[in-house]
Amino acid sequence: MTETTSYDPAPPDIVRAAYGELVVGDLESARWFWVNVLGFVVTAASSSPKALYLRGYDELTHHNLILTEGRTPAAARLAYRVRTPDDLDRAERFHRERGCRTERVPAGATRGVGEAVRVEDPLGFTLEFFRDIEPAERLIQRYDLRRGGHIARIDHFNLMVPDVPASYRYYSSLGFGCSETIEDEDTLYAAWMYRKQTVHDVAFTGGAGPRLHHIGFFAHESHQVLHVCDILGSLHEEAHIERGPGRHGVSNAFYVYLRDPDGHRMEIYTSDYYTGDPDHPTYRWSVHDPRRRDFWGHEVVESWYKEGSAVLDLDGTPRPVSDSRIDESAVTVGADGLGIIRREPGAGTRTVSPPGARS
Ligand code: XXG
Ligand code: FE2
Ligand code: CA
Repeated sequence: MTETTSYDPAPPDIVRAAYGELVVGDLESARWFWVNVLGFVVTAASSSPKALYLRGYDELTHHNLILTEGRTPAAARLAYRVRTPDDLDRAERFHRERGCRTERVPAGATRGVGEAVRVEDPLGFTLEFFRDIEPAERLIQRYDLRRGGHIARIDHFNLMVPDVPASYRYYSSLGFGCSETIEDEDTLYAAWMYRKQTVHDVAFTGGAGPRLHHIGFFAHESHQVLHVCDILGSLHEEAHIERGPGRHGVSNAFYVYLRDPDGHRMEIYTSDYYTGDPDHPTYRWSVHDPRRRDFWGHEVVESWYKEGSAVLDLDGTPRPVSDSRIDESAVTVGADGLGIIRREPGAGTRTVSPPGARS
């Protein structure tokens, strides 16, 4: 880990981003998109609540994504797996100390998942921390079963937040390292933070929030990203393609962003890099670098900066949204086409700082 500060009480030892639950308006339309087109594996289906429990081909756990039918499309919660049962107590103490509402739920409250702690976090998201989950068969070499985007596993959550520095500080206190940022002299526009040894488990996009920006899912090969776009084109369902395919500057991943029938955004993401060494540095992109969000300098569409999914509190009520303090899309923005194009000499340099350099 790159974080050296110690916190009291100690945070839970988080292993990785593990699953998200999305509320969808019509489960059959959602099934068409996530299962038929994208190729998620259905581990289980339930009728009350009306829900699908989905996973990627590599996953060893019951689900990475739950789709639940409900009245208002929203993100119900985001779940992190922790290392030991004691980490449930740590998650509870850590959040109570910060004045957050917490709730302990028994094993089985979520199908396949053991006892868990749920919290309304300081940023306004409902998080779940769990240790135990039913195992599932890893289908990595069942090439005969694969379809669509060949989704392998969950990779990350991307959160739309009005205050990126506050989000950075909260996740630092939870023991996350920082792999990359977008910034200028006085503003932090975005940050990518990790527990598992990849670029991220969570990232922040500045915008009205709390809202879910997207859930990122890993595929092994870039042609799988292209293939899903070809399928959507063939079906004349190309409107589901929002941004890309392309190569990210941040993370180096090959990507595409899709919108599901309810507007929830997902990313298919492949080929980022290893971050597990203890002195892994933070790469800092200038907000003026047109390559930061698309390495080839392609425009970022406005909807990508502005739209996101509502998030629910512990009672299932949508959270009120506060306006953003910053608007990256309005800064100079060579690549985005939303601001004034200014290609300054020297813009484009990515700087590298040692771990923990930003306070
Ligand atoms: O996963 C990601 C992203 O957060 O979705 C966006 C990696 C990189 C980027 S960016 O648009 O900044 O290249
Ligand atoms: Fe992403
Ligand atoms: Ca489009």
